[in-house]
Amino acid sequence: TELVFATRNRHKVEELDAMFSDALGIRVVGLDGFGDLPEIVEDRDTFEGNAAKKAENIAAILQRPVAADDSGLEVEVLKGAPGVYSARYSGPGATDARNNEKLLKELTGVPEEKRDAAFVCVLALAFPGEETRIVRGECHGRIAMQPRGEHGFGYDPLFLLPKRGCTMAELPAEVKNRISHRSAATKKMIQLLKEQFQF
Ligand code: ITT
Repeated sequence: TELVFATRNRHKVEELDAMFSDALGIRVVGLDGFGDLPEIVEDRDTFEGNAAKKAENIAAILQRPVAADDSGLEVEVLKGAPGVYSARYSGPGATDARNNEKLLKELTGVPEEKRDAAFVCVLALAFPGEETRIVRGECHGRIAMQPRGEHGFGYDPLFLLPKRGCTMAELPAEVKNRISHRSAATKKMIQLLKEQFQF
């Protein structure tokens, strides 16, 4: 079986595919390979809203079940920013590197003990003509004073896991996929697929 995710982020596809393959033998594919599809504007003010919108729009076009991942970073002292704007935090032409720079700049002078943060991942599963299922996973940590590690993507080099004493980017993929926000959400989605769809 193959599950389509309405994403063009290859890092998400890689992580989701590893987790769904392991647990259910389901292959995850992104939207590359589906040709020209309209850009879905992420204009909702919650992860749930954006995830449902991406999944529902693409499910309606492809006329098949489609999932979506809307995720981001919430920093307590920044009142939850960058939140749903995580991908575009540094403005037009945003890249992971520029977003990380912008985050460090916003936290200048804030000591490590006041840098509490959470990664959030919301997964939505949409069927044409059915109610959309939504699950949320979180991973709590802190924003580091400087980036460390080469694995993962996005804000991983700045996301400290205080219990482990390393950043998310210092963990190999197998470990990130056991402890991440995306892992927590995926476990809930797998539970749901087993209960409601007999996978
Ligand atoms: P799609 O909308 O096509 O899925 P996107 O990259 O635009 O791709 P989002 O709108 O959900 O995805 O933005 C999520 C951003 O949050 C992403 O670009 C990263 O900067 C950050 N992020 C999400 N998951 C992350 C993770 O596991 N590690 C590090 N950063 C992450």
